[in-house]
Amino acid sequence: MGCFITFEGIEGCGKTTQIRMAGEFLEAKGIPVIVTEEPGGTALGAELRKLLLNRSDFEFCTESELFLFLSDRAQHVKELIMPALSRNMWVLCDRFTDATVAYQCFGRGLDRDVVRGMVDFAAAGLRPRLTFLFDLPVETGLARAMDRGSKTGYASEADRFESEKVEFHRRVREGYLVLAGEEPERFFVIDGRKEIPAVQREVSSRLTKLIDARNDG
Ligand code: Z5A
Repeated sequence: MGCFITFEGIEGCGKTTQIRMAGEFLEAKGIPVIVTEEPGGTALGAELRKLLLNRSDFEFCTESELFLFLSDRAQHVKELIMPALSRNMWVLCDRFTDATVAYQCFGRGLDRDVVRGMVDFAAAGLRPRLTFLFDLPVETGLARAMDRGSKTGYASEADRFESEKVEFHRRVREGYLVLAGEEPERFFVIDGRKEIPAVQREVSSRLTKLIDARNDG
């Protein structure tokens, strides 16, 4: 069985930058690896991603938003993640179940006890072996996301999450920290304010420990 690792954090925390470099790091060590994301890791997911993120002319209630994220996940787990793990690959995933709890429960206010069972069902009980959480102040993350938009000229219009109020992102950040506090053995929290190479060194060093532990065990 391969190894499932997730990358989490608020908007602009640097997880997408780091997951790419982590994939390259593992590949250089000869480990077969897939880098994927939620929402969007499958063909169905790519359509759901457009629906979920792009501003559109219809409204989502919080419950329907939740089910779309869960639908994306169920397809992703069955179509891509589980088959890759059973081929002994390492799967690095940009957001997974913790994002649902952080955004839909802490951010939007859905009841964690109600959502927990649904999240487990959609993920077919799959849990990450390790979760990197890149933590930083909301203002820093949002400023980076906006800066990236202006540099690329790509995200000229904020997506549905980027346009949420700062308070929303603060609750999400707090939610992630609560989750990390509940499972310190799974979460590895990194100060996302550090420069990219410094964060990368911390990620690589934690991955090296995991590789060594698996080789020993
Ligand atoms: N969502 C949800 O509500 N429920 C769910 O169950 C799931 C998701 C799965 C899409 O996520 C949205 O879906 C997300 C939550 C919701 N919305 N929000 N917010 P996404 O992952 O596709 O989008 P995102 O959160 O906006 O992530 P991102 O845009 O990919 O940003 P990032 O991964 O956090 O950061 P980045 O792209 O690596 O870096 C952003 C910029 O900062 C870029 O210009 C980098 O060069 C720069 N950067 C990166 N690291 C650094 C450091 N260390 N210093 C300085 N600058 C840096």
